Amino acid sequence: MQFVEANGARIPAIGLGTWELRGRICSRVVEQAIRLGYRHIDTAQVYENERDVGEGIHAARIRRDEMFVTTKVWTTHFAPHNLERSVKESLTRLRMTEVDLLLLHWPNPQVPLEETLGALAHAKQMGLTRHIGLSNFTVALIEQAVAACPEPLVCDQVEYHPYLDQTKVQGACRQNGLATVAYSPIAQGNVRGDETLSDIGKAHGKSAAQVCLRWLVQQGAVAIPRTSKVERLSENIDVFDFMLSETEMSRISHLAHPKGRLTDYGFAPKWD
Ligand code: 1BO
Repeated sequence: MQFVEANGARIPAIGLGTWELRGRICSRVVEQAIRLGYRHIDTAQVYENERDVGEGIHAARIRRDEMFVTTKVWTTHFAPHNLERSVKESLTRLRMTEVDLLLLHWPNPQVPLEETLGALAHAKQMGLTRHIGLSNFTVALIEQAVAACPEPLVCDQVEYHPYLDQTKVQGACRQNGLATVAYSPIAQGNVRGDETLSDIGKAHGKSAAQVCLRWLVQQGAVAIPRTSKVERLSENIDVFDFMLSETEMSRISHLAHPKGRLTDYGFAPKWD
């Protein structure tokens, strides 16, 4: 496993995303992923699966300090007293005393960012999390957050795959020492039929999805592909034994198009 270092954090470059996984399927996939070598699991309060994720980790009988577990605070819990309470509830559901990384899930302009960041930093100081970070923050919001946060931020987790250009966000992350963590890194499965990726994959004996994940980690990003299929778990983590050439990297980057974003909501910020 490769790691991405960011402002004191050491994040496994491939993790398991669990968005939309729930119940026994979720626990089973998490347990199986750990047995196959995953050491990074990503969840969130709003996914309503923290209990299932905790169950899967517990069932895998892995030492807690070998795992990197991320959860995210939902926007309705951004007022300082709510944030602390909600994180403690997350920890109870996860059966943990601390997470490795705690993120603000989406920007929420209704609560002053400074107040929420103060509470996030306080959660770290209280030992509820080892590291803190952001998700779905734009360049301007990253700059604002970095300037206002009393503790170092270690990442911005954003939708990122070959069809969505994230050069600007990635630039802001690099400049501030943050890792870019890619959710929906295989474009919710859409890359599987991609001709360019399949073509590149043939030269390396890899699938389109593996080429896509390799393209992300080779840029220094962290990727958290989600799957409910146990057989896909091994495929998604098997991306560390080949290198894409500069030409291949650039061919993949050219797949981006203005309509590439898959996850958007009325409450989303104005994207870069
Ligand atoms: C609303 C969930 C987006 C990805 O975490």
